[in-house]
Amino acid sequence: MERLTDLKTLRLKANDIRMDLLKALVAANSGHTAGPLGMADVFTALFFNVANFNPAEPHWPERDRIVLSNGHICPVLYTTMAHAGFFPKEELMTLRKLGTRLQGHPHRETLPGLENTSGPLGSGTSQAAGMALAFKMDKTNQHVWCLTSDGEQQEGNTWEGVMFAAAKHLDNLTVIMDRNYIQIDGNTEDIMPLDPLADKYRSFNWNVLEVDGHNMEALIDAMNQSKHMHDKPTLILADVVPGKGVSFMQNDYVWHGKPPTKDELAKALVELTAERTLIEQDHIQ
Ligand SMILES: Cc1ncc(C[n+]2csc(CCOP(=O)(O)OP(=O)(O)O)c2C)c(N)n1
Ligand SMILES: [Mg+2]
Repeated sequence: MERLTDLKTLRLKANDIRMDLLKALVAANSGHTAGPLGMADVFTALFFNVANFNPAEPHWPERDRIVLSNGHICPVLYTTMAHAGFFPKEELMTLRKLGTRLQGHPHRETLPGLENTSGPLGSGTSQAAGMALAFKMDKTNQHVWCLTSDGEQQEGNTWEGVMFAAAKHLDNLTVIMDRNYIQIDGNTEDIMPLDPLADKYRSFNWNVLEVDGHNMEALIDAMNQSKHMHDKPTLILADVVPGKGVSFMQNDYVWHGKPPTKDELAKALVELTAERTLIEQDHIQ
């Protein structure tokens, strides 16, 4: 796939993805909004600039693997995949409908390019570590990218994967965490405090990079740095604003698991269109 290298083009792509995922959520009339909006910049950087794959040949054996662990944010995965050319954008309107390939939590069997089934939190880091170990055994240069959330750090299985990846020196594994400080019913630090997360991962022998999850250039730099790390897996701790781009959704956990109404969609699209103009005029870097 042709990579997008121009930062402005990438920012516009993330803006498009935000608009399209909101439309899909309204068509479904259910689903998760805050996480997908927050992670649109990360997904754009990863799919359009960094990762190695070919949507025309989704089963290409030498592709990188992109594992979504926090499956409930799949609207951003599906919308990014559609923009990348894995399937037609019109199909996004089938999100969560009966018989769709775009299940409310991802189901691997039917959608080419989707690497793993998810929804039950806490499995992705272990799944991704297994894939990374397989690549090491095969002596191939492929990279495994795992998207995880902060809420998933409260799941025991996450830490088994973290321990295993360090023990096996899986430097071909990068985990990118949606550190948005919200979970289903509140702030992570009120419900089950997670900080200091960077120190925790470092003490498990991981390389940790902390990055602004909305700075396209910094995201791409961190992802590329992690590809060249030796001996250790990398955690990219992405500081993310849940609901990013829509003023009345930002930083409010109530948007964890509900879609906008049609009126709310209209207001959100006005804001995102205004943001688009600012990006075009180089006012948003
Ligand atoms: C094992 C498991 N337990 C509980 C849930 C229900 N659940 C779905 S999302 C979620 C919140 C997780 O926090 P996070 O991933 O940080 O959510 P976000 O930032 O997207 O609001 C919970 C508890 C689940 N999907 N899987
Ligand atoms: Mg969260």
